Amino acid sequence: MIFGRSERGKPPVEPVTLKILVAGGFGVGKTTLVGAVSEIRPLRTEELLTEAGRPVDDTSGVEGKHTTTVAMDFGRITLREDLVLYLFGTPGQERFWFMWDELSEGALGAVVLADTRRLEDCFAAVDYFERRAIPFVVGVNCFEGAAQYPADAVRQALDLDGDVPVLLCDARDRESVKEVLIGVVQHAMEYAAGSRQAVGT
Ligand SMILES: Nc1nc2c(ncn2[C@@H]2O[C@H](COP(=O)(O)OP(=O)(O)O)[C@@H](O)[C@H]2O)c(=O)[nH]1
Ligand SMILES: [Mg+2]
Repeated sequence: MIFGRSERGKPPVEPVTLKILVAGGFGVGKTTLVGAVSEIRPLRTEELLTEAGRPVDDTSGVEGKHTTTVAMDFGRITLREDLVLYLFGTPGQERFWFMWDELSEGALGAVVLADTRRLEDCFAAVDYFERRAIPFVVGVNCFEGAAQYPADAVRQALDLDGDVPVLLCDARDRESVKEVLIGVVQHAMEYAAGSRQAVGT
């Protein structure tokens, strides 16, 4: 008996690729998060914080940070054999806002990373995604030494809609970051299903 190609083994799957943005304030752990999960060497463009940048880049509370991402972080993770995420870290500083519109083109959803010591630093990112109706989850990067707040306290402080997931995470930990990424994909799928219903298609 002769076996056909499909019977010998599963045909290779062409994976779905999705684009996810990673946003949040300066020094919140975006580069760390992308680096923790990426299967390819993350592409980053970091430059030494210069004296000139010091008054602009507030590093208080981010001790030991000497480089800053001027363009973006880029990484890739295969969540399942048929599902690949491309991660784009948005530049944290406000002087790079002009890049966000281009970066968010075609994005499925976003992770807004937050540090509870400087929660206000992610207000701008939350506003941005709310205004453009880009589904997002908030990932609270649990730095040691920072007070641990329940997810609901963070939700209230950020004045989030009830359906926005708030997930505690460690940006250095691959499994923890994967959970957050699965969270954003799920949330974006539900969000898309919800808006299809709303327009009656
Ligand atoms: N202790 C601790 N440090 C972290 C964590 N995430 C990031 N860092 C550190 O915080 C600093 C800023 O992180 P980075 O990823 O560069 O922030 P970005 O500006 O958002 O890209 C770096 O020195 C990281 O090593 C974390 O979860 N815990
Ligand atoms: Mg960075």
